[in-house]
Amino acid sequence: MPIFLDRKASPNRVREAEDARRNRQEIIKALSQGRVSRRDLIKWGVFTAGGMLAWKHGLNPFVSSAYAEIPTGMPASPMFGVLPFTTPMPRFDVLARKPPGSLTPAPTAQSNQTQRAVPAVLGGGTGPIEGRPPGPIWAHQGFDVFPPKVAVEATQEGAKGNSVYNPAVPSSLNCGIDPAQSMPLKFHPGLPTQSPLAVWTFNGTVPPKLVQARYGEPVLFRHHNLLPEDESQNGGFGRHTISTHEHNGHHGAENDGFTGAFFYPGQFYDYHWPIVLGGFRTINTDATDPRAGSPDGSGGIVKVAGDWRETMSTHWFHDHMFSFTSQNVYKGNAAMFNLYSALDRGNEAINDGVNLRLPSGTANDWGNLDYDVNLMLADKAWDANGQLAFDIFDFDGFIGDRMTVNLTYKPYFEVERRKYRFRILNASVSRFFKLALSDGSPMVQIANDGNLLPHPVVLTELDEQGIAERYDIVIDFSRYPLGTRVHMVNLAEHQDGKRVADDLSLAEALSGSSADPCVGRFLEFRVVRNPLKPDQSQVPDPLIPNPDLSAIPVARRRTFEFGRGAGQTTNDAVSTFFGPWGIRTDNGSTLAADFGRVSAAPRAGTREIWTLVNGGGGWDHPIHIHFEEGQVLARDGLASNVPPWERGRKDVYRLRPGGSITITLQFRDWGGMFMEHCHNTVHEDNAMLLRWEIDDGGAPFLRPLPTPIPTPRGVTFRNADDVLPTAL
Ligand SMILES: [Cu+2]
Repeated sequence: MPIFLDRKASPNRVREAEDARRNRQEIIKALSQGRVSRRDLIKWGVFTAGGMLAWKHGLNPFVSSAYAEIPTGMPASPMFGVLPFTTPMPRFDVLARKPPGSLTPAPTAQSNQTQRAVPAVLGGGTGPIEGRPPGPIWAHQGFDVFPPKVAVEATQEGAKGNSVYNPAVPSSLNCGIDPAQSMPLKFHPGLPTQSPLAVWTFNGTVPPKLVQARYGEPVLFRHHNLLPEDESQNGGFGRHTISTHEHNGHHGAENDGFTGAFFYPGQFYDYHWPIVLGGFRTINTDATDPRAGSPDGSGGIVKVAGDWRETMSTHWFHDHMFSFTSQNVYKGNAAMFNLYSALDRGNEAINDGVNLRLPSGTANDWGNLDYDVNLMLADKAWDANGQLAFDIFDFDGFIGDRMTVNLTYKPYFEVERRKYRFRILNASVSRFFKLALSDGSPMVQIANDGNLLPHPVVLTELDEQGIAERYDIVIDFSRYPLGTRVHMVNLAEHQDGKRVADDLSLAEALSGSSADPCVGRFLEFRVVRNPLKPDQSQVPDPLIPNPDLSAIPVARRRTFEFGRGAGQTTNDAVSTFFGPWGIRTDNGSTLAADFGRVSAAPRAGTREIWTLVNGGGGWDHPIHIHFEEGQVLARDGLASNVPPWERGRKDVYRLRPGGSITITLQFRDWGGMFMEHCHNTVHEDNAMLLRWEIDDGGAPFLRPLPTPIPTPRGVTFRNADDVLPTAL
């Protein structure tokens, strides 16, 4: 269906669209607050069995003559007179690294089941203070071998001002922003302050948060849920239960943010991120290779076990609440995580033959952010009052009409005449981006997802970047005269949430002729001065080669086809969901998500080849497989179709319309239940997600694992609803 309205639409048609939107808002609210279920809506005929919004009841803005102006399906987000490129882009807010001993209560290997009074609105009685499922199966694996060395603590809560902003760079490198000034939660100084019910972020504040950690430095991330106890207090969308996924951490499943291991307001969840190199149990176990290491704080390297070619750099973490991920991430549950290593030190001056010396800075031994900049791209929409708005009724996806970088509407960023690294995250719900510079100059892509590429790739246009993908690029601003303004431009035009409608040429995107308001310039670089210190950074070739897996036998081949028309074989009120989207495993039937179903169970210590197939040509899916990176062996069956920027290791695989991708993965080091899903989170929620698990690693694992069923009074367990015949 068309999603763009003829700009000459009559006032009557616009009013119809607004009425439809209002009616839908009521149902969205009821659904998001748990007052009705998706099943009820199907029964009442609001949704068809296939999950499509029924064309009646005055609910669908696209029915007959009614239209909305912009691709959200809602009236255009009002701008309150704000113009682009009139406010600085804030750098990320770096979360404090604390001694683990400062945490009260102290972290424990098994979930802390100390009881607390449960609020009446959550049913009363008592329940555990920690929401992690109890007992040995959900104990932190390797907690005694990798005891936390650093604690990071954050809350999830409603919007408020930030008076403790730590950009970790001087304000001269942050557009002059004074971090001591309290920062209200706004998408632009000229836009309204967000209400505590409209936006829920880490610590309730902006800028978005950044965690910095080193290999060999296990992190205990304690996440407190301070969202409203009453689930109806959500501003119309968002669920107050959360599960935090460190994307794409190589951690035990109890720390992976499993979609069914969510926790309630008033509880915390301790995530233990050991930050180990893949293969640490079998490769370089005596930690003698200096390339497998970590900055020691004084110019040297602490060697760690594992395969140095598994070193990762750019992660993010975000909510993974079952069937509410799109709403919660959109509402603000998204942060970034930079990992530092012997190779990627975050220091451009240390010249020891191991450090790659990528653009960063020199003031600290590691983790310099001066010239290493996190960018979080996300399209948003807001209502007539300027409050963040969302529409969950279009299962094709949600497309916002306002472009934000680091949660700021079309900002500018001041740069020196030197090289910068940008770690670009697509944090949208359903929108793909395709980036270029407004003058057509080259950029150097150095990483794709968490991993530095084998070789840097020079590009004037990056590939389409799917939801959750990270592209690290280097831009050399030394080529520009002082005073230059050059823009980052989005070339990918959407008409709906299914796929990119068209990749425009740079000239087309700059012309302003696209009906998609997120096409065109969205970030202005202002070249303001010569470097204060000489640029010592480099972009070496090679960067990090792939591990050679060819000698490891292939234990299994599996096929997953992602498509529409999913059925459901189970009926559990907590673990089962409905929706048009589903996954067909090994030529079985196309199934909607049930986190109680085991769809694949690779054996620990093996390698497999998985082929991910797009079941249709009318949509694209960015597929995320948790836990360990894969290498892309082929696109549409041919190795020669794999572009240079996909020849590193990845964790999100774009299928492309009608396409397929063949990857190889290992299953090692840790066990438990993991996921595979579309990262168009509207598809994920409705219900393109499956559970797979590594469950034969010996005690305490069982086969298959029991499914956690969280309640405010504690987590119960149930046997798996279903185990697919091809799973084991
Ligand atoms: Cu999808």
